Amino acid sequence: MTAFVRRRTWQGHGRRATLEKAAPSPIMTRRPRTQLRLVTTLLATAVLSACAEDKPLNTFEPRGPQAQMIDDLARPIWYIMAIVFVLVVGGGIALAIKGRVKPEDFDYDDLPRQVHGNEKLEIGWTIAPAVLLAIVCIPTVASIWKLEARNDAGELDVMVIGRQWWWEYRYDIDGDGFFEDADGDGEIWGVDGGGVDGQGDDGDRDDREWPLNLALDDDDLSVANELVIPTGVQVDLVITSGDVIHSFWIPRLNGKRDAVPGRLHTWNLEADEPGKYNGWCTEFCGLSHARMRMSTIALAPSDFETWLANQIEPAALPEAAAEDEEASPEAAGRVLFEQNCVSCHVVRTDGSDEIYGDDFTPPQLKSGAAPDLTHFATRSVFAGAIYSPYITDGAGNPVDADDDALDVATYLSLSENGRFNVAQLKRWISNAPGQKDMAPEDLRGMPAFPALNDEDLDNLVAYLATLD
Ligand code: HEC
Ligand SMILES: [Cu+2]
Repeated sequence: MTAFVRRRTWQGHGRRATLEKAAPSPIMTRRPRTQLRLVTTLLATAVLSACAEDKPLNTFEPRGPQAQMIDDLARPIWYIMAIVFVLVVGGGIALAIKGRVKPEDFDYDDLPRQVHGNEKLEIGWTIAPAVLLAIVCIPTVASIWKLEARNDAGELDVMVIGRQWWWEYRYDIDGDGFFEDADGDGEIWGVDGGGVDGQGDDGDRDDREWPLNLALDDDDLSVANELVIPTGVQVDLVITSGDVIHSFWIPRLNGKRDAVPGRLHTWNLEADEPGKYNGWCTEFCGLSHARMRMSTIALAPSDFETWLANQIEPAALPEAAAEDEEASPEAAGRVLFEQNCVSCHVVRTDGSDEIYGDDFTPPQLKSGAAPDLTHFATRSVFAGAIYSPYITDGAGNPVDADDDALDVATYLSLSENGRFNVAQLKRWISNAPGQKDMAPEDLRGMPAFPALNDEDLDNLVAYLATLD
């Protein structure tokens, strides 16, 4: 080790000596300072960002049993790592300093004692890390198994589908699994006993068709961008994607899991306390990857039941105007919506007992879907959770899609008492790609509607505000 360090110093000096003979170029003289500045900036950023308060994406602030388990595992390993780091790097630096010689004093015949081939040392430093890894391995593997456990009670199953660039959440409200009996043989490929959990395979794999949209159960409740869960219950997730690979991560509730097209990954979440828990797509998925976030709202179980009961209801549509009267803004908005928007968006009506209505064909988008807007006005976020449909909540507090300071006690009454974010919604409807990078010409994302005038936009927003 020492000898190695010495020789490097010596060779390094040799190179430097020849370089110094050449005329120093301005770039070379400037470089060390630029590098120093870069390193200082990076260090300062890292150090200062650690001082930020209320970090919504902080994995070190677990708020549920799964996240707690990960934290309990990560911290001791982190300390072991820190000790090993200090020993190895500190030892290396100490030896380098101790064995330092000036180039002119360098003497090949005066090398320190060589330890190459020292059996005892070599066995020692092979076994020590192996033992250390074995120690770390046991709780790690045990935790991985525990994190994979499904909720036997079957309380609540949610399918998470990544779309460019928003998240769809499907609640298996009738408990018959996430898939329709696509091939009509009377068997459904469900999650329970259907192989997703790797425990038995008595389901029907043919129903798991690709593209997935074909076989997804229309009787399930579909909501966009905001995952609402009850507290104190493990929510089982099945994660997949409609287009490219995304990754689902709510740092304060659990680790991350990839959303891969054509594959079903199981995962779960549980929140101890009511609150808002943010997340962020963590696998690069194209243009608006950075604007594909997640908002999880944990509600007390009774509030969750109220929420769910309302979400299952079809939308109460504004009455169409009679022939001789002028249409209300909401009714006019509804007409505009049906003319411009229903090729992609669903607003469920009670025209059919099927959730998607009689003849809804999935939009011609790469992701095969656009957000279901049936209860749009009950949500606190839209457009990949980067904007909020509300400026203030019922208590007059500002609602900000980015932070998780939302007072969930006011969540259920947002549509009643909140102030609707009319200006932001008008901007979104008239030119969505101007609000969030999207490529509608490539069938990814929502197109702009330059033909809609200001009154049309007002009417459309008035209509959206009725969808509570
Ligand atoms: C070509 C398909 C398409 C059409 C037509 C379309 N949209 Fe969209 N819309 C989308 C997609 C895709 C998203 C999700 C964009 C994202 O967040 O990445 C979206 C998002 C939205 C959202 C936000 C929903 C949420 O929860 O994130 C609203 C509101 C909306 N659209 C309203 C409209 C209105 C009003 C019209 C008609 C004037 C319309 N859309 C027409 C595809 C479409
Ligand atoms: Cu993504």
